[in-house]
Amino acid sequence: MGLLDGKKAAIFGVANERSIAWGIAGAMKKEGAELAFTYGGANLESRVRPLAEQVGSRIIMPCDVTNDGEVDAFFDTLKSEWGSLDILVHSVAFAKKEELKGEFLNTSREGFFLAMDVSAYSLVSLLRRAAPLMEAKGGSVITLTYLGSERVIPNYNVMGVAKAALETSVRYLASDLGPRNIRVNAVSAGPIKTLAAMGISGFREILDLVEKKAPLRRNITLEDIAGATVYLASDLSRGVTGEILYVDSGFNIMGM
Ligand code: NAD
Ligand code: 0WE
Repeated sequence: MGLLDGKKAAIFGVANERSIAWGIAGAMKKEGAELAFTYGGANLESRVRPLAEQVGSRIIMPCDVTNDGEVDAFFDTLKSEWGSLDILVHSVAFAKKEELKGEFLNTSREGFFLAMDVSAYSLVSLLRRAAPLMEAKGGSVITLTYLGSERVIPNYNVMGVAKAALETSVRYLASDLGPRNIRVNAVSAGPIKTLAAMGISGFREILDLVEKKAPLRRNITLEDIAGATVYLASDLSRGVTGEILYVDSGFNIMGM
């Protein structure tokens, strides 16, 4: 008996085998879920398709979250292939590289809008389309966030502002969709070495600090995040919505 037996999950944000979304997908598959995948650009198909096929997925589609046509096409396919949806995993974020260094003060209008569009508004846009597929049985939505939304993490800059918007969106969406028994939560993950962490100057120092200062004295793994996400997707968390669940070895509680 799996915790997600008979449930259908749409996964946004796999780029490669190190992606948080891929860790989550593996754990959901293990618990009995059926999976559909989207990828953020045509160049990612060759990476994502083999992974998706590895877990027996039949629905694998391009979906740049800033492209309403692609988003509509994906949900049209889900409606015709599955007819309903139980779980949506939103593991998507982007800011221009030049905005992730130096002073936040220098953020451009265009860079601010792009980070907000991809990393925060996309959750609203996806849920507006997912809700009609979820409301017959209820559903669970999980997004990924980071402590940089509430504390200043040097260089995280506009992404921190976008994650603050994302976390507040989680609360408003949870309020809107709760009456339809659709739950919306976020996992606030500690730093982990993925494609999105590559080339971030000082990332090693951030990992070292967690090892030194976090209560658990270690960095988190993909499996740590996946476990919490399976819980939020499953009926075990049926009374939980609008919540930010920290999977960060306890780092966020420390003051000194
Ligand atoms: P990743 O690079 O593997 O995943 C990011 C994904 O976003 C990629 O699959 C990319 O294709 C997708 N994406 C970017 N722009 C897109 C667009 N316009 N349309 C559709 N998809 C798009 O890195 P990750 O670390 O697995 O990141 C996943 C999530 O986890 C992000 O929201 C990130 O902010 C969050 N997070 C990461 C860490 C970390 O330290 N790695 C910590 C906390 C939270
Ligand atoms: O959310 C993230 C990373 C998101 C991200 C990463 C990139 C790198 C490549 C968004 N956009 C881009 N754009 C690119 O061109 N994290 C939580 C990981 C992360 O990123 C940081 C961090 C941490 C932690 C950036 C600066 C400081 C700390």
